[in-house]
Amino acid sequence: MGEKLKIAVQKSGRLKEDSLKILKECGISIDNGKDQLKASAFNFPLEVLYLRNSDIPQYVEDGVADIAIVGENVVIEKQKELEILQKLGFSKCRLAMALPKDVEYNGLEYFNGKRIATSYPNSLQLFLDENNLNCDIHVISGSVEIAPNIGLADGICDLVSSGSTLFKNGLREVEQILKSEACLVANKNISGIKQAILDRLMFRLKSVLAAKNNKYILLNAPNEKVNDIIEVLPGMKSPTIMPLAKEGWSSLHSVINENDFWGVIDQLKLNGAEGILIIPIEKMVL
Ligand code: PRT
Repeated sequence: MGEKLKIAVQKSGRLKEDSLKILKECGISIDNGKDQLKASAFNFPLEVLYLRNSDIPQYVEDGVADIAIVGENVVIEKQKELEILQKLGFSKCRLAMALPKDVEYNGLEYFNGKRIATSYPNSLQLFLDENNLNCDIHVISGSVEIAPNIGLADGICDLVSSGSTLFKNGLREVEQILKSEACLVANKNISGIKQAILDRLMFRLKSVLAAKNNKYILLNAPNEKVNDIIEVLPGMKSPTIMPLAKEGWSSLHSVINENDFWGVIDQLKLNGAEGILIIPIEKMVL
């Protein structure tokens, strides 16, 4: 049996489903039996280890797993020697400071001498040091949002995504410490056959992510407007132009980035584009 690259993914929790989905989009099928801690891909030299998100940085630093899909916030908190290879665009959240909603907050100085509850003491300490602040950090492993209500702390430092947990607990976000999303991390000493497998995986991953960030666009325009429209359409190289059956009209095909999307559409309409169609891209090989 040939050598395999070992990837750690979360055993159960917020990251698991999207982690397996993105591997599937890379064409990797995994025998994902229930309660399994280890599985192999059928069609790619990859072994999957199901681990706790919070344990993953240690396993990758030790080389038990070569690579992993893990929350960036955990990588920062655990302060391990890992390489972040690629942000993956899911499980987005932020680590933030929050206070009871009635507290008057006038800026960072407020935190000096206060008691802050968190499950992220290292990230919080870094933030306090950067801002020359001193706090009493109370480390608790879960239900951090309840700490101010039960008199355990003056404020909290915790992950926020929608903000509804803070709201339900009468808290309000006042400072953002860091932004996080799921990312692919690697041990710093991968080499040889494993590096070659990782290169193949990265190539697929970049194609999948590029496809998610781009859309295929088709539109019709009168021939005299085609040059103006080309100016607006960025495209991968330059747009494809084909004559329509209707005399004096052309069809243009191109690719546009999700971030520029609405701005480009407005410009296209102003320049005479009609019948605009936007189509998702399955894979984009760069
Ligand atoms: O047990 P294990 O170590 O595997 O996982 P975990 O305890 O870290 O579990 P899990 O599955 O809850 O979180 C995994 C990762 O998901 C985190 O490390 C983050 O990278 C990411 N993530 C994204 C989040 C959130 N969003 C999130 N909202 N992790 C936790 N939360 C919690 C937050 O702590 C708070 O209690 O959700 C609550 C706030 O959510 P909103 O939507 O009400 O703001």
